[in-house]
Amino acid sequence: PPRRNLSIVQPIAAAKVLTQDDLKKAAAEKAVEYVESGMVLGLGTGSTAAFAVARIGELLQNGTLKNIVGIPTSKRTQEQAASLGIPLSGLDDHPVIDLAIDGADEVDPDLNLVKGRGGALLREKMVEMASKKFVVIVDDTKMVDGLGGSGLAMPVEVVQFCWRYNSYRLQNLAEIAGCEARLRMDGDKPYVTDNSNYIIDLYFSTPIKDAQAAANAISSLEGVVDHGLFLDMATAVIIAGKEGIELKE
Ligand code: ABF
Repeated sequence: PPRRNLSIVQPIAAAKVLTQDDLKKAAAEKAVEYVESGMVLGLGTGSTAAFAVARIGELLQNGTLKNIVGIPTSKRTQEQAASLGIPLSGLDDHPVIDLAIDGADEVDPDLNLVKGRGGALLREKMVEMASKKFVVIVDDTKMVDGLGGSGLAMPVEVVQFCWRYNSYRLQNLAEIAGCEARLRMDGDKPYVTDNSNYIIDLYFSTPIKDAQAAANAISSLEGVVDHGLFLDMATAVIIAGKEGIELKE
């Protein structure tokens, strides 16, 4: 069914000019309103998700929330949540998550996403696939007409073995013809994920025509662990812009 745009444009209280961080924080704090005591929560990664984790920590500390268990999507988030005293666990002990809250790099009109520029795509996808509800939090710069359309990276996590060969095969997939594949670097060394893999970033000059076909083709390559296309996964997206906060579901 077509997505409904609930278009609840709720103004953000502000006595000053809103920065991008103010917008990220506003989206994050709106999402945390969906959190209830006793929930198992998927904790996202990135600067927007970090505001949500901070708010959850604050509500636990002041006693508003109780009995929360957090399932972090990266080592970074694990460290942040632990420092705030949020009790943590993993999918092995909590295979069903009530609610996951995470950021995204691109959101299309059907609420399909590109994620993983922060490098945490595999754990994010595992946690968010296991979640009954997945609420995405973004500022309005993340909205695109078609995935890949921002001109920024769409990541693919690959095993280290023969990454060049896989980079070549990715670039030659008919479903994403014309993309450019680059190994993600961390200074002068390849970037290594929390799962000890590499990331090949794909760059598109025009949006991906058929994201589902692209996702299937990329996943079919041996040595590909996962990719940053999160299709049909988001339950709702909270978008913060200068006009206010909008909820799409
Ligand atoms: C995570 O953090 C990732 O999936 C995405 O790559 C990134 C977004 O980061 P930010 O909120 O800092 O823009 O959600």
